[in-house]
Amino acid sequence: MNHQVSSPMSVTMDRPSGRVLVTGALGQIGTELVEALRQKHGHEAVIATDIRKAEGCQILDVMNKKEIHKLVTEQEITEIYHLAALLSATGEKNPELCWDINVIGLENVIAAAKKNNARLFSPSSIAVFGPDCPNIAPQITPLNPSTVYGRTKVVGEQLAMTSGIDMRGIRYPGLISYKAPAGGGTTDYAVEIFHHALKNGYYECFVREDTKLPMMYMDDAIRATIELMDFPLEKLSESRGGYNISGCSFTVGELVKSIQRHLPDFICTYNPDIRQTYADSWPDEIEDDIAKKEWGWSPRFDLDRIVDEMIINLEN
Ligand code: NAD
Ligand code: AKB
Repeated sequence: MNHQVSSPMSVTMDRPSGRVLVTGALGQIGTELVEALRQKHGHEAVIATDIRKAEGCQILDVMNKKEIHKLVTEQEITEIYHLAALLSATGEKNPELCWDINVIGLENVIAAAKKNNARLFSPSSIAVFGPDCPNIAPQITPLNPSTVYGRTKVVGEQLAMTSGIDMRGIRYPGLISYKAPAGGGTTDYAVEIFHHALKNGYYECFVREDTKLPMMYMDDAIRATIELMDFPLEKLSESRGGYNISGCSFTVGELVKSIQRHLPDFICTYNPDIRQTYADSWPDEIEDDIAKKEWGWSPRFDLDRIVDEMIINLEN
C-alpha cells in the first residue's frame, strides 16, 4: 500500500496498489473517513459501501459473506476499513443482532481479506473496558465489559491477533463531529447537545452532569486511523488490535460551560436513562503512552477547541 507510482497523478496522490473498501460508509465515521481516503488515494480508488442506499455508495450487507468475497475479489481490494456495526445503545436493545453484525460481520470481512491478502482496519472502542478497569484505563488491563457491544469489541481485538492477517484497530473514545449524526451510542449526547443548543437553547441530557468520559474530535480520529494504517506492521506490538488513544476527557457539566462561552443562555437539564449504566461502566480517561511511543500518536483538539469548531461549523 501507499507506494507512489510514477504517473502525473502521483504528485499529489498516494495510490494504493489495489482499491480501498469501506463498509458502514454512511455512518458518523465513514462519512468523514471516505472523504479523507478519497483525498489521499483518489476518488475511484475508494469504494464506499453500506446497508443503506445513498449516492456514491454501493449496497453491501456485511452479513452477506458471498457478496463481500465477490466485491473484494472483483474490485481487487487491498485495504478494508470495516465500520459497519451496531453501537452500544442500539446494540444493548438488540444484543443478538449486535453480536451477529459486530462479530459474524467482522468474521465475514476477515475471511474475504484473508483470501485476497488485504489489510484490515476494524475499530475497537473504550467500551472494551468494564467496571473493574481503573478510572484512567491502561493499554494493557483485563477486559471485562458489561455490555454485549463491549464484548463484541473484545472479540474483534482478539481476532486481530489470531486471524493471520494484517489487522489493526483503535479503541476510539466517544467521537464528536458535525458532518453526520452519531449512530446510536452512549456518547451521542456529546454530539446531540450542540444541535439542541443551537436550535432551541435547551438540551435534556440522558446522563448525569458529573458523567466523565474520554472523547475526541473526528479530525483527530480520522488522522489517527490513517496514521496507524500507514505505519509499518513490523513496528507495531500486540496492542495493534486496539490501541488506546486519548483526545480529552470532560464531564457533561464542563461541556455545557464550554458551550455557554458561545451561547450564554443555553440550559441543560439531566434525565439519566439506561445509557447512564453503560457510561458508568467505562473509564473516565485513557492512557495512550503506547500509541504515542509506537506510532507517534498525538491529539490536537482539547475541549474548548472542539466546542469552537462544532459551533462555527453547525452555525454555517
Ligand atoms: P454508525 O452507526 O454511525 O455507522 C455504522 C454504519 O454501519 C451505518 O451507516 C449503518 O447503516 C451501517 N450498517 C449497519 N449494519 C450493517 C450491515 N449489516 N452491513 C453493512 N452496513 C451496516 O457508527 P460509527 O460511529 O460510524 O462507528 C463505526 C465503527 O466505529 C463501529 O465499529 C463503532 O463501534 C466504532 N466506534 C465508534 C465510536 C463513535 O463514537 N462513533 C466510538 C468507538 C468506536
Ligand atoms: C458508543 O457510545 O457506543 C460509542 C463508543 C464509545 O463505542 N460512541
